[in-house]
Amino acid sequence: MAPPTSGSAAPVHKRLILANPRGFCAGVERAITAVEDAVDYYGAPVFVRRHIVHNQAVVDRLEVLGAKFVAELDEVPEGAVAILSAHGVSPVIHRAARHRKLRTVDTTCPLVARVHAQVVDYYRTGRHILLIGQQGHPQILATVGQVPAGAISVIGSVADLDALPLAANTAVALSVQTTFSVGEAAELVSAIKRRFLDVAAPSSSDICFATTNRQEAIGRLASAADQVVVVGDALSSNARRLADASRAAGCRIVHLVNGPDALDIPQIAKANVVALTAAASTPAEQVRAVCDHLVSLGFVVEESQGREESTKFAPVAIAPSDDLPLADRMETVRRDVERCLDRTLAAKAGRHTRLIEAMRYAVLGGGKRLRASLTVLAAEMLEADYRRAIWVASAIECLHAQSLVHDDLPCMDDDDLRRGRPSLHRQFDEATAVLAGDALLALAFEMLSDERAHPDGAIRARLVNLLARTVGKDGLALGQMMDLNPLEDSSPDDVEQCEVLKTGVLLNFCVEAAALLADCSAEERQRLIRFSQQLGLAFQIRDDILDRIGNAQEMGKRTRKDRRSGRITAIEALGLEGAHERSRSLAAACQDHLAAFGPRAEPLRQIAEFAVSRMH
Ligand code: GRG
Repeated sequence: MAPPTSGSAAPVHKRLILANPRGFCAGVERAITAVEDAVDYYGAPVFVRRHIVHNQAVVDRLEVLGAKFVAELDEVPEGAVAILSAHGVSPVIHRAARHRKLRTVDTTCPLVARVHAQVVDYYRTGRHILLIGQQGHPQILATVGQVPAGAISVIGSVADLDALPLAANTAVALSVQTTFSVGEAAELVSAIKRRFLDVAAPSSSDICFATTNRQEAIGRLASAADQVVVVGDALSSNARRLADASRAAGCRIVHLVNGPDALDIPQIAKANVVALTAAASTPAEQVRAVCDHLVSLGFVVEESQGREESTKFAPVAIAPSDDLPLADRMETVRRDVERCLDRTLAAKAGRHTRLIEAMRYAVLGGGKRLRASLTVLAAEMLEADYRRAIWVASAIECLHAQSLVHDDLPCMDDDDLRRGRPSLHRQFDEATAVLAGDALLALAFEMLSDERAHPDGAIRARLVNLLARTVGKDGLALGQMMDLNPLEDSSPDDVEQCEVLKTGVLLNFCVEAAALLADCSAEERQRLIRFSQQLGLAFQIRDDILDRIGNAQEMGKRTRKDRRSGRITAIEALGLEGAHERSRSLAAACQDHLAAFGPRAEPLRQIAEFAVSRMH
């Protein structure tokens, strides 16, 4: 391309046109800040698995600050801080971190995490996933690891697609590496759509805004430039894609350099117009150093017009999330469970709405959500998938709501008030309360057998089986039977057995479900079961205590009713002081069972504390 002139034939200057946007994207900045913050919070060293982003200068700078980069987690000392890279990791790595009792800081880019969730959803619908991306790239390995082996085929080229042994009528779904080439992805998507009859694809491209904007910006400049300089690491996929985009736009001489020393000076000196861009993982200083060098060769810098980027991501949580007060964590679970139940039990239009209205009345908008919180916090501690935990926790809340509805019926405890409102049979009628309870019970099982609980059918079957045993003839129903028909000579052990069956077994189910979702070790599962056994009893004894000493308004239900109904509770068996003492010793035992989990069990410790100190 001819350089600009000023009326004569002689060139005025050599031009260095800078593409916009270029350099760091929001996800990269977030990940780098997370490492800096982790060093600040925990002190050096913090360990980073693999390159936090694919740029050696970034890695070198963070090393100086106190980060140690390792290839695998077995190089990290037990209990240390391990930071997982922005490219994302497969759940296997989270499991390995858990086994080494590491404090993990996960910097996975939120847009990569979105692709992870998407492939899991596609897998659940039974489609084979075609993941367009660079074979062997960490983002691809992490995405493939989200679903069972064989569920994804990685397509890096038309040759990969041609080699796929799949029939044209196979139901497939498309996902794309967020840093892949926009142009190549479009070609592969077309080829896939030509080959397969049933192709599901996300409504908008998986390729992230930063990759798209940078490729588009350099593509525009490259067609009119003599040469292009891409500042970035050879390891960086998005840097290489910027070089590809420049070539695709028609520029034949493209330099991918990680600093001024790598510039091919004799070659670049021949150019009159150079367009320059930088990968999303390239720091501004590296770009500046390259520009300064080109300026010293006689180039004059021009900024080009480009798209503004305003996306900002919430920072990575560095402080252990167990530093958050329990109330905040329970509030998050409450909100997510409420949303899940509201959708699952969507209000219906039509003539027969009474049943669904009654079910919604029973399960929405009230309660402490202790069982849901226990399930989700245990699942989080074990690093199970959060959305599955919310789904299972919502199923448990359906079952719990059913037991409260039936418990309040005149033939059982005969209560008019529940969660500060008329109990269901008072608000509707007894027959509706029986049916709404039955339907909620059925819904709990339906939800556990749904793929949203877990993609593995064997795990779902175990969840269903376990809940059936929890509520049936040796569980809740028996506990209620014992409560309604106490033996004349009930011993404190009989009373405790009844309390365990009436309340404890469901709390047991919560932690068992979390253990199943996380596929944790038998040892961890046993510890959690022992914890929940003590917790269930402590919780029910506190319920008995609150019936005696609590305030009906705060509790949202009638108090002092156990004595009137002739029920034999922990208070009758142990006396009020004895019951206090027993619940305190059970809470202490809870803490003992959690000790081996270390700091990550803090939320469960707080739940145990809450169970015996609550006033509602
Ligand atoms: C499940 C087949 C089947 C039968 C149910 C009616 C019945 C049999 C069992 C009753 C179980 C029951 C209501 C036990 C009491 C447990 C208890 C302490 C409930 C109060 O729990 P909270 O305080 O309630 O967590 P919120 O309203 O906060 O959710």
